[in-house]
Amino acid sequence: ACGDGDDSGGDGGGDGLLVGFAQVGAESAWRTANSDSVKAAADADERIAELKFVDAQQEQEKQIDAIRTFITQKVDVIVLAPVVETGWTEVLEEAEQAGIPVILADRGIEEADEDLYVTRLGSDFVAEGHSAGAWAATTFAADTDFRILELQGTTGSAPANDRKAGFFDELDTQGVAYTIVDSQTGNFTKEEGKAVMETFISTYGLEDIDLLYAHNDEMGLGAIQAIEEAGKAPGTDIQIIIVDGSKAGFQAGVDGKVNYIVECNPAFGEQLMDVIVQVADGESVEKFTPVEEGVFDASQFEAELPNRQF
Ligand code: GYE
Repeated sequence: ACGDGDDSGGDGGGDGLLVGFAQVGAESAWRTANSDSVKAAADADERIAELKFVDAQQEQEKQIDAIRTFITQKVDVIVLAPVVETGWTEVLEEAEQAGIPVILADRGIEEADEDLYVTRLGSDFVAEGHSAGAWAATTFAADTDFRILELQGTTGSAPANDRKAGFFDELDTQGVAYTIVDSQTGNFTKEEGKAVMETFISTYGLEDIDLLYAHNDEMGLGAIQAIEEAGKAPGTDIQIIIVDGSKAGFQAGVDGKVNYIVECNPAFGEQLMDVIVQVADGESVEKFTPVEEGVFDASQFEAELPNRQF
């Protein structure tokens, strides 16, 4: 609530802030939980007058259009969860010229454009990749012919680039010898993850594959269907790592179909509202605020499942 009396300056008082949020889409349980968290936090927060929410259906063009509309609407703050890392210079310069600060939520953009946003609140995707790689390095330490399939997230997105980089950097650092049998994008969706896994299975079979590293739950769950339809046992005939940690992902873990889960936490709505208000008030904020998250192996799946929020 806005204090009475000499609450001078700042945007905490008056009518509250007008915020535009260009969200990625609705491609995963993670994303839906993230949208719900941000909307609920904005609704509950008296400092926020209105959140204009745009679902860009995983298309950068739609996000660029949304930002231009937000500029026309003279919002106080723009929040962008960029689908991909590149191609933002022009539209973010337009926001800058209009004097509207931009906050990145969740995904990041290329370093060259670092000056065009104030701060990013989200996960450390490189660290997530390292966590996945550390488990793989331990699990397959004795394997003299360690063979990997990778299902990458959306091509050019920060989590796909960083989860890949962190994972293989960890294996390389630990001196693990491995072969990447194939690595393709499944665009973070269950349908595409399943389709790509079907192609992997028909091209390579599963006999010589040790591990599937899926950059999110949905692609892993789609791949599990493809593996089962091919008459094989996910989690046993091929080990599987997923990232996010949705209820469905943990259930697959409890069912023995997933071997390792790296958590990615979408519930940063309240934290985001605080950052929005700080930025609108011109306070200095860190360039990056990481969201806290953990890792889970098979011994923890059952106990953790009831705690999952999405
Ligand atoms: O892991 C995936 C979603 O950007 C961290 O996007 C997010 C990722 C998340 O589609 O499920």
